[in-house]
Amino acid sequence: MEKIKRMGAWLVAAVFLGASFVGVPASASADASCPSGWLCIWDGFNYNGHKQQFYNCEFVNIGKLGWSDLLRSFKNPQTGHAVAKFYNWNGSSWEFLDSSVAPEYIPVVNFPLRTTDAIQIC
Ligand SMILES: [Ca+2]
Repeated sequence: MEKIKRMGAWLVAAVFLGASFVGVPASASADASCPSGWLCIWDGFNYNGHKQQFYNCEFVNIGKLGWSDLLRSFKNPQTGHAVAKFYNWNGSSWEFLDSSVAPEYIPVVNFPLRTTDAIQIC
């Protein structure tokens, strides 16, 4: 199951890169979709810009993906009212910012959630 999920993420990345290579503007090729069961984040408001999506219930340091302080919108169509938790790295420890109970769709992320550096997916 986990392997299938990871392949899905690669496919999304491949599609996105493919669009870039043919010169389609990011705004036109933005993928606002988010499959049921996943948590999807964007670095632009209204589900625009770059996208990452996560499925496994784990703590993800999105800073290591180059996503420190870049969260601007997200979709949480996870099943079973799963709770995603957002954290900021304050220099010495992880501080809890806020949580999202599925299903929830936030087109404009406000402070302090914009300082997110890690997400407990569920
Ligand atoms: Ca931060």
